Amino acid sequence: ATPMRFPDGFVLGAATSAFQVEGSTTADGRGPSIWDTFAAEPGRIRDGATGDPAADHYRRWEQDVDLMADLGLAGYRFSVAWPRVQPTGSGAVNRAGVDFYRRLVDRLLERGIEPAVTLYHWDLPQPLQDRGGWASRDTASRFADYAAVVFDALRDMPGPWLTVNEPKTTAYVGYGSGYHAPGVRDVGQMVAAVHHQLLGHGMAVQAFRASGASGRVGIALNLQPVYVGEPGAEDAAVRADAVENRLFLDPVLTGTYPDDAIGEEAGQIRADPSVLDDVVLDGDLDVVSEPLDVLAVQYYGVTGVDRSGQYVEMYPTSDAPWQQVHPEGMYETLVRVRDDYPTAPALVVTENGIPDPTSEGGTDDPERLEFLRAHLQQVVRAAQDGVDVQAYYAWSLLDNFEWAEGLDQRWGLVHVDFATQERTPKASARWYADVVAAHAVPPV
Ligand code: GCO
Repeated sequence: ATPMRFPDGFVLGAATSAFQVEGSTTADGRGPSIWDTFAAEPGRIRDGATGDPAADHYRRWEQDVDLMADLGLAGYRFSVAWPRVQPTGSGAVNRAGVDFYRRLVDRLLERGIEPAVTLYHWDLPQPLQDRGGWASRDTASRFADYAAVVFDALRDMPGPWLTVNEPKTTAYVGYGSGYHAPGVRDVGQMVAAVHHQLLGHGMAVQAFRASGASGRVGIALNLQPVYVGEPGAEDAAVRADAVENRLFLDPVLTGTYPDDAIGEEAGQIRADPSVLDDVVLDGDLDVVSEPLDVLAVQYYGVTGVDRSGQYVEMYPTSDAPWQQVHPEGMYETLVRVRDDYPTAPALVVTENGIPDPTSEGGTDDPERLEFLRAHLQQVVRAAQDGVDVQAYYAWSLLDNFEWAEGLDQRWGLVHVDFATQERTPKASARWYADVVAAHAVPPV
């Protein structure tokens, strides 16, 4: 069998996010975020880990760019920490925070690594949470103001720009189950957080157009195919698909919310549909559906549902119990967005990855290598079938702070010894470097 080639110009890179790698949470005027607050509460994070020092990237960023250059990466997706740029979430700009990202972008460009910038990867300034966070409409406006500051500071960045990272996770896990910051458990706030994040996204896209910044803009959505897990679960699976995928894709790409995501039936978000109607004001959906240049898809796996709408396991899980590994789901997801949404822009895959098995702390990671190989093949297959997919960023460049799992789950291509902060590329990183160099993925 011959290697599968990526399209010309396709960018192969790796991703991180600010809170997960930076550390230095009080340095140079950074304000507190909801994740600092949450991590300080006993019992929230495995082994009591916090955002300090994480992977100490705020101090080791130059070394990390060298590492990316050594691996030959063509792209690096990172996020800007809002509380470094605006320590209280609004008003005065903290120059030192902006300058950190300016230097990072400049160095990446010098090394021929294309930056992809995420504006919001979950580190909401705590003062905004004190006023309701994403359950409050005002946060959308604050986000657009902050976005405008970053567009201006990094205006020549060739893109892609991603506004909000995984609004689904923030809403469902941050405001629904309470397993992530801010630790709220309230379905009304959860649904409001869906809409206000999408509204903030749309307002940020408007700010982007107004700013004259270069590059392309979009949003990063985590999508997952939902399969019929037992006979008779067909309707529940359609409704669960609304909850997992269409509640985000439809408003962003078509300016409408699906009418089957919220209700009392199997597979739905259990609430009165009026909780959404109450927060969507006239004109909002025009803002939410501002035309995009790019749609970022984050893909980790699939799920099945039973007749009662409960999630069931249909494929083997990784060390992350929510992750059912099924590489064909990557292909299905990319093709589905193309087929179901004629208005969809070009696609980029901004996250895809797997944690090392818990018992392993080393650099031999055959499971990740196989995972990447299988998923990259599905990306190439989608491209060969005519899907306009232009980039892929492995999650993650470095072992890092995996939210409520603390430092326990290791998602990095590069091993980090958290005691010494020593970086060592894993076998998968060396393999991935060959893929980037060949611009092709070898067959199994
Ligand atoms: C995201 C993800 C990442 C996680 C990764 C592994 O939203 O971008 O949650 O931050 O680290 O998905 O769980």
